[in-house]
Amino acid sequence: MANQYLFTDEQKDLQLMVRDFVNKEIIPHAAEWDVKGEFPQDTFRKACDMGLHLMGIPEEFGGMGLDQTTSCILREELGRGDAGFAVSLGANMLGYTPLSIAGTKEQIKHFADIVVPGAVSAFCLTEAQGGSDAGNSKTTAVKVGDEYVINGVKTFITNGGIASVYTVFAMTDKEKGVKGMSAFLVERDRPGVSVGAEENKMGIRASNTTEVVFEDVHVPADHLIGKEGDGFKIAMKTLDRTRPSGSATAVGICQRAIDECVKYAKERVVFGKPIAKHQAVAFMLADMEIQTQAARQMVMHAARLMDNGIYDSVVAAAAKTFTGDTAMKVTTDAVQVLGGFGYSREYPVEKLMRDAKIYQIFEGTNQIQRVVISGNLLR
Ligand code: COS
Repeated sequence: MANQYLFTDEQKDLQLMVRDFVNKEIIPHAAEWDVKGEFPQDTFRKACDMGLHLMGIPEEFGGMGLDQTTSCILREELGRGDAGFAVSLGANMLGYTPLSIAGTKEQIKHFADIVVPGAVSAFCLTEAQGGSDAGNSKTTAVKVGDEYVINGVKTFITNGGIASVYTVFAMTDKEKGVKGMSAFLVERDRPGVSVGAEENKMGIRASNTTEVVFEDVHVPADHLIGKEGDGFKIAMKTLDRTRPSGSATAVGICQRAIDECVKYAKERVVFGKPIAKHQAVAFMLADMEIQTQAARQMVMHAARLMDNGIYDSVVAAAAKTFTGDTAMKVTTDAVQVLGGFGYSREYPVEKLMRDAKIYQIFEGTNQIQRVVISGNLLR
C-alpha cells in the first residue's frame, strides 16, 4: 500500500477518502464493467461529486487545484480499483493540459465551465497513420475569415465518445511538417463533430475509446490554443506532464496485484502449508513489492519535480517506461502466483494483467520513451 510517511495531512485525508470510494463504489463493480466494456456513468457522477474529474484544474475555475504529487497519490488509488475508470478521469486532465501550457484564461474558463458540472474532455492527437509518429497528421485546420475549419479523423481517443469538449491537433500548414501543427479547443456539440467506431479492447474496458470525426467543423479563431505552429510542441509538453500521473494508475494496478496475491497466498494450502510459506512464492511477492516501490518512487519523483516547476522529458519518459514494464511483470507474476485461478476470470488478477498491457503502449509506446531517453543521452 502506498505509504503515507511523507504525506501532508491533506494528502492523507484525500487518499483515505478516495480509497474508501474505490473500495465501496469501484472494486465491487469492476469485473462487470470489464465484461460489458462500458463506461459506468453512475459511478462517474459520484466521482464528479467528489471533484475527481478535475484534479489538476485550478480552484479559481472550479477544479480541485491539486498539485501533481497529490494527483498521483489519488490516481494510484483509482488504479487499484479499476484502471479503465481511472484512465477516463485521467484523460480529462490530458485534455486540459494543453490549455494549462498555452491556453488563455478565457479558454481555461470556457473549458472548465463545460467539464466542472460533470463532463469529460478528450485529447485528440493520434491518427491511424500517426501513432508513434505523432507529427504525421492528416487532420487540417484552414483559416477562413475569423474561423478555422477542421477536417480529419482521430483514432484511439480515450473518452472520444463521451467527451463534451476536445483538444484537437491539426495541420494549419502541411508544408512545415511538425512546425505546421496547431492545437484547438473544439466543443462536442459543434456541427460536423461525430463519434466513429468504438474500440473493443483487451483491457481498461470501462474506459471509452473511439474514433472522433471532424467534418467541416467551424471553430472561432479564439479557439486556437497558443500560436499557429505551436501544436506539436504543446502536444509533446503535454505528454511530458501527463505521463507520470498516468503511470500512477499503473502503480495502483501493481498494488492491487500484490494485495490479491498476499490474500490468496495466505489462504491457499499446498504440501501442508500456505503457499506464502513456500519460498518460491514468498520471494515472488517480495520482488513484486520491490518493483512496485521503485515504480512508485519514479512516478513521485517526476511529480515532485513538476511541482517545483521542473519538466524533464527524460524523467517523465523513464518513469512511464519503468512503470509500464513493471505493471506488466508484476501482474504476469500475480497470475502465476494464483496459478489456474489466476488464469480464470473468477479471480481479478487476469484482468489486472490485461489492464497493465496498455501502459506499455499508450501515451507513447515504451519504445518511443526509449527514443526520447536515448535521444537525450546522445544529443
Ligand atoms: N518538449 C518540447 N518540445 C519538444 C519535445 C518536448 N518534449 N519533444 C520534441 N520537441 C520539439 C523539438 O525540440 C523540435 O523542435 P525544434 O526543431 O524547434 O527544436 C520539434 O518538437 C520536433 O521534434 P523531433 O524532431 O524530436 O520530433 P519527431 O517527429 O522526431 O518526434 C517523438 C519525436 C517520437 C518523441 C514524438 O513523435 C512522440 O513523442 N511520439 C509519441 C506520441 C505519443 O506519445 N502518442 C501517444 C498518443 S497521445 S495519448
